[in-house]
Amino acid sequence: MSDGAPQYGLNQDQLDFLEMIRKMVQEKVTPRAAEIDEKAEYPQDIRKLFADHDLFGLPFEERHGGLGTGDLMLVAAIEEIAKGCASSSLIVAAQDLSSLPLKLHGSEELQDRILPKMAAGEMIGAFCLSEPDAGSDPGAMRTRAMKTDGGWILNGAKNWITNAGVADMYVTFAVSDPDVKYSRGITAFAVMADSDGFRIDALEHKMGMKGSPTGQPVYEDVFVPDENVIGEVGKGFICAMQTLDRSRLGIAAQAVGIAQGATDFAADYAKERIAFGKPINQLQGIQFKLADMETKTAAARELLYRAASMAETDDPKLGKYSAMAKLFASDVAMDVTTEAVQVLGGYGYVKEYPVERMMRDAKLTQIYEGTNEIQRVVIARSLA
Ligand code: COS
Repeated sequence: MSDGAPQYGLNQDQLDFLEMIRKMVQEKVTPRAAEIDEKAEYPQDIRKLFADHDLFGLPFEERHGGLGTGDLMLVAAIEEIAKGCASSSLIVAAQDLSSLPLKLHGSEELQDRILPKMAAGEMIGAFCLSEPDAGSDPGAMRTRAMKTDGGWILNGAKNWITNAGVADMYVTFAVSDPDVKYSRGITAFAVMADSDGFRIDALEHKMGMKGSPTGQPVYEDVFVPDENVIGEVGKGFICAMQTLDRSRLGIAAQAVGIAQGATDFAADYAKERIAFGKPINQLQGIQFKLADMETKTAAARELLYRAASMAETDDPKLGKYSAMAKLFASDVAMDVTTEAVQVLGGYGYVKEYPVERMMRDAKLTQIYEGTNEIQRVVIARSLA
């Protein structure tokens, strides 16, 4: 378990659970990571493993069938999984992201109908905000929702959607009132994968995070009943922003995990690798790299745990802190994994060792759930 967790008020049961996750990742997830990356397949076996060990319950309250263990425990768990396999950690993080709109704004009936299935890992969710021409600027989305008897008809396409093709429920944001100014006319809907007119177009071929499918949901006259509207009509944009304020913690956790995984691997390698007649961890050039990697990762973790603690108390500065944690941790992950490749030299650049995969996976944490440039916009606005 990471150095930080015990100091942040996790109780003994939670620490024991984290220790169980650490061992499970070491024994069953890490050994699968290279193959998951190579085949670029969603790991159904890991999904089942997580369901069997209650990991899907982490983002949910007890009243919805979850563990009710809170945000700090959730990020610490995502971090532990990401140390061994970032794609697998996204199984839990994406379940959090896609359930947040329902948890924050869904009706009681909708929550009771959907959340317990998500908490059990029986139903997988996806969060559909971005579009081909609306990524950083989701207010410019074109997907349309038209009112009809008993519900809404959706038409349009989303892009860059995690869990495309494996999800059973797609939280979809669409313009429900084009006459209202910009983001103000957007509504959130829970769209079931088996709805007529709904399909997933081709999946992306990505640089990293290959075990997590990314694709383009398409909506052609998809009927969504009124009871699947999430929150108030016209308040979908705010729902999306509030979701991201929380879900970005999951990406920061993933980044901290990737960075720690790369640091640990490079440190172990440097103990064994001999150059100039001694292990390379006795060479100052390598020592300084490892020291910086460990320090930056620890600093990123502190900011992440601080932000996660703020999520537990609904602190009004959460959005700023989750943006700072995501920005800082993902930049650290990119930096640290690049250095890990350098410590391993030629071995770092080949697939026999995991650090090149970690470097490719780290890159996505600087981009998704808001590019780091968007995080800077969010942080700067909080200062204005
Ligand atoms: N919490 C609650 N409400 C928020 C909010 C937040 N964090 N951020 C914005 N809002 C509200 C505003 O208060 C405003 O409400 P009113 O209509 O009542 O005035 C409304 O949302 C529109 O806000 P704003 O004008 O600031 O929106 P912008 O279009 O300028 O967007 C950013 C602001 C850049 C922050 C937003 O577009 C963003 O986060 N973009 C990145 C999206 C992203 O992360 N995409 C990744 C895809 S998900 S994997």
